[in-house]
Amino acid sequence: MSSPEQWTHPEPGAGPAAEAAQPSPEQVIAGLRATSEGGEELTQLLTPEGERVHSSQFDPYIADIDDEALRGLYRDMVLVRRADREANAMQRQGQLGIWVPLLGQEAAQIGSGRAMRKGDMAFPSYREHGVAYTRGVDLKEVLGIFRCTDHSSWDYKEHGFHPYCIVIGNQVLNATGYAMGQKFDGKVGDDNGEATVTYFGDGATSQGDVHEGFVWAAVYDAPLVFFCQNNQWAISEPTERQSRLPLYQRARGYGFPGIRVDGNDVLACLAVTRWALEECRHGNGPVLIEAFTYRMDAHTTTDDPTRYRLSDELEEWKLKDPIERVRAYLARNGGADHEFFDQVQADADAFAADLRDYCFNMPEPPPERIFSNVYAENSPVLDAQREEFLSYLDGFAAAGEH
Ligand SMILES: Cc1ncc(C[n+]2csc(CCOP(=O)(O)OP(=O)(O)O)c2C)c(N)n1
Repeated sequence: MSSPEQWTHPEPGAGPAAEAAQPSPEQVIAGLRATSEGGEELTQLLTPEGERVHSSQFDPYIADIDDEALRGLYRDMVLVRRADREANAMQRQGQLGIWVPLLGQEAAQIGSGRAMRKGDMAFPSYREHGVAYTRGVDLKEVLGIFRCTDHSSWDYKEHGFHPYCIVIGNQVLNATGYAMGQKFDGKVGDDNGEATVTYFGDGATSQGDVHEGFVWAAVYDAPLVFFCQNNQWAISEPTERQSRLPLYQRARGYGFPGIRVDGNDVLACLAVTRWALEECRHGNGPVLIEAFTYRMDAHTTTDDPTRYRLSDELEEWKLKDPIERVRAYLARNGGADHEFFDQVQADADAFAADLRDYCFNMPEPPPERIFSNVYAENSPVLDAQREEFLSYLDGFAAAGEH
């Protein structure tokens, strides 16, 4: 971590008077720290203890969530967490090249993912395995990306879920263009309207592409929900070093609504995303949602978070676990019994075992597979590269080395 002095921002041309008005390093840190606390600004419908909080604005958006539906959301979260842990373990066993854990972000992803309808489109970054699952994408296909045998080969139109994007912020521009298209094509204007959700992290908000997306989406009233999962860390860079303001407040500068939701509260994420999508469907987009959450594992399996953050931070967030609060609520209110919880755990284990079996036996594609699914239409340049690559490989065969 840097020293307090590094965090001050001297004003240009500051004289002695201005110096006197400068906040102390402690004040600067206190101010910056405040931006990373949930506080009163946070929309929450289920507390970490599993108590329901009522909201006249957002309760109507989850009026259909009875015990059965809530059990469904619980099951979704348990399954994707179990799949995530299995994939992490498989990377450690050398079966995947890398893995990007979602641990801790299940509510943000399941809540927002389940808020979308058929006809809506999602543009993910690289951590949205939970959203992929809600869009009906087989997580086996997601594993293929990380085993380097495939590259987002699901039918994105059928699932309403675009390929993963590793280039930070790039998917926000793609999503903005897509949402502008929804507007130009007259697919916006009433309850049946279409909308788009794009996912990105707190770190991505420092990327120019995201700001450009904000500007274009705003001036064209694009039906786009900017869904920022503020998991507090951009690899080793904490959010408070990337913004003086809470991230959701940035929306105001672009002229559209911004809202901060408890990203560990699946009900709040569902309700707020449904609200934002409704705004977009009716032509009142875009909307920025900051889902305030925490990355409970490493950035990726190549990262060691113990080098830059303290374990007490993780311990604190364990108390706000997105799954435990739903379990507590269901158990306390008679919405589910032990049999249900045991069954979900068994289903999750079977789900993970299936992924593991598939991963170990994943078909190895021919080398030229890397050239497919790159462009929608044929590209002579890519065709030439593929031919060159194949004749290069043939050279090994001719030399008896392949
Ligand atoms: C354009 C670009 N710059 C840098 C990187 C390297 N990089 C990968 S992940 C990452 C941090 C992203 O943090 P955040 O946006 O908060 O998302 P998170 O990984 O926490 O979900 C960076 C800088 C990249 N992939 N793309």
